[in-house]
Amino acid sequence: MSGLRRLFRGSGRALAFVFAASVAWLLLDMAALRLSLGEPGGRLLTGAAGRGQEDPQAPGQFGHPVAVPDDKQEEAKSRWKEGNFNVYLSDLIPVDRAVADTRPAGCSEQRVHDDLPTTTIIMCFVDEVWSTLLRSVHSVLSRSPPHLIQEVILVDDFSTKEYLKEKLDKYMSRFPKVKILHLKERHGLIRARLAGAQIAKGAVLTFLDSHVECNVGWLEPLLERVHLSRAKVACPVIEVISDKDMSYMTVDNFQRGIFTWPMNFGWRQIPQEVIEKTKIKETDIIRCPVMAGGLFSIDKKYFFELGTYDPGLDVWGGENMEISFKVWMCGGEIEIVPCSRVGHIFRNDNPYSFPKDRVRTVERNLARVAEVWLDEYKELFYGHLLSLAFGNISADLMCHSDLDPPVFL
Ligand SMILES: [Mn+2]
Repeated sequence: MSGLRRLFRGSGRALAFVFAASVAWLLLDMAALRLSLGEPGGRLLTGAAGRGQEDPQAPGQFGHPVAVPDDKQEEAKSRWKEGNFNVYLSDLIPVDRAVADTRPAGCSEQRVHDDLPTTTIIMCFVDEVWSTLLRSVHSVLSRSPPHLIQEVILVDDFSTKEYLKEKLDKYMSRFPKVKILHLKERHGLIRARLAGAQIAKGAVLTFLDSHVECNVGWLEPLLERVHLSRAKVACPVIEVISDKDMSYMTVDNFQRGIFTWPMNFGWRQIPQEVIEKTKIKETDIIRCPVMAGGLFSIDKKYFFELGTYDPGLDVWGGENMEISFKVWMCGGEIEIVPCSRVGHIFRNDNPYSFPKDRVRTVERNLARVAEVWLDEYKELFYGHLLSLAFGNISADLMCHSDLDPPVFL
């Protein structure tokens, strides 16, 4: 850790500076984006609303909500725990269902370069629900231009479910670009991602969760950002697939990824007066202090130059803070790209099991991040951690924390 620290010395001040300057940069960037889109040539981002429309009456088609029939309530209830969402309904709706094109107006007219880099999609999972994993993969394959997908690497992090072994291999064998890496022992999300990155052949790594549905034209705008600058880390807008009725729902615009002490990730809308004053459009790129962590594209060489994730981070938690700080302090940028949208099943309880105590693992990871990256600001982290430590640090408390966010503007 001390090596890393020496390498990026003086990072605390840089952090404060970077956050304070982010809005000014956003304006510059908006101007640059308009210029680049005004150029002739390039590929238009139009596209059908999705495949899988053979049966418009199929449950959940077009992302519509589905109701559990009365006589299946018990079954649906008992299967909930298989994924902490409505697994019964997930199995009912087509694995290649269409979803509504939720992109803001103007996205489909945007142009991207013809020579975008290829990407390797990396999807890690432990005991993911069969139909949900398949829907994630189908959405990638059917809504991405084939020439941009180098491969899709599914990293099976030592799942216990039998269907994720030979049955999955057999199913995916019809898609030559899909490769499955069955890890021989539990790596945890962070090290499982690294295992995928190690064998990736694409120029860009695109990390996705295994319970997502990529929307129309989701990939090109992400790769366009990385193509413009290899130090741009591009995140899609994360939309919501309901854990209860599996409907695909859009989210409010102008959301930024932020954190509150002690480094809890959250979303905050850009203040209305800033939106009005700076005339930000719905399609404009949004710079973020931190990313949510699950879904993003990053230049592969840049990712390795950054030293990937701190391999000392365990299982899951804090890795989004670590990569975000590292990116900003090493000349990069974290962006949300509004024309790229991916639905994600948000669950109340993360079923990604922790080999050890979950709270301790996350706290330890965050402390590691604070020690490496926060300099004098780490006292803020420890101060808030101590005050929380007396209570129950449940996910619920962390999500509804009333702590004020650091001021970036
Ligand atoms: Mn997830």
